[in-house]
Amino acid sequence: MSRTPFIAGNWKMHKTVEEAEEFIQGLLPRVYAADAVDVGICVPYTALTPMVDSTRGSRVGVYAQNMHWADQGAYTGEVSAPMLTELEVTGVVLGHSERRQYFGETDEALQKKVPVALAAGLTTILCVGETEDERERGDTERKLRHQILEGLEKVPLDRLGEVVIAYEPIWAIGTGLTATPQQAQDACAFCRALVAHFSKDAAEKVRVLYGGSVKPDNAKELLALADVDGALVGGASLDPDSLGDIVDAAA
Ligand code: G2H
Repeated sequence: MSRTPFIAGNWKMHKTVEEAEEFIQGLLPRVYAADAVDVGICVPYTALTPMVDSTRGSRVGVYAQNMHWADQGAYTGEVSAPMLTELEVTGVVLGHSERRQYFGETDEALQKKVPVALAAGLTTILCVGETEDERERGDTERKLRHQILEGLEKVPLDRLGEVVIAYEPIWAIGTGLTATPQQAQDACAFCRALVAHFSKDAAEKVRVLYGGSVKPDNAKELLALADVDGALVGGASLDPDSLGDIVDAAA
């Protein structure tokens, strides 16, 4: 099955609205012709509406970086799926390792969030990945198995193929270290095989992204791997030309 490549830039806590506007004016001409690639920018909540307005009619989707599972309630500081869809946001990143590490995001919470996001019509990027210690101990597969089976357990089978999984080895995030092509391929293939545990058909449809120090100069090799359908790009996504180069590498 051919899966449309997907390049998503994860800005994390970067860019004011003014900086976001400047970025998008640089990116849009770069991705105009890349009609074989889905492009996303995962932006701070404050930049969602300006970016939705500025990307209207383009091939760039706008993603939030987190979401609560409840539609509303006494959850100070949180944002819900209906609040995101009201802004016409394309999707949401869930379970990024920085949410897990610094804000206590758990697989139990993600099990609630993923089906809620899908039901709201949000393209849902579920992030998974192992620490350096876990890789050295030989626990990579155990960790991925736990994160994916827990995270997807409550997703209806007929929606499972729409989920996007981002495999991001934590030791490669923002460190300049990148998984070798073999490590990336093995882990992404393993993620897909775990989806097959629920549905073989969905496993063929699910897009698996690689994330962790993806840059213009390593993108082509990573994106050519059989089970890598795209990239979740952090640092290199802050510059429109770098992100544009990575989109070109996927086309
Ligand atoms: C991993 C990645 C984007 P970076 O977090 O999600 O960041 O490309 O800076 O390693």
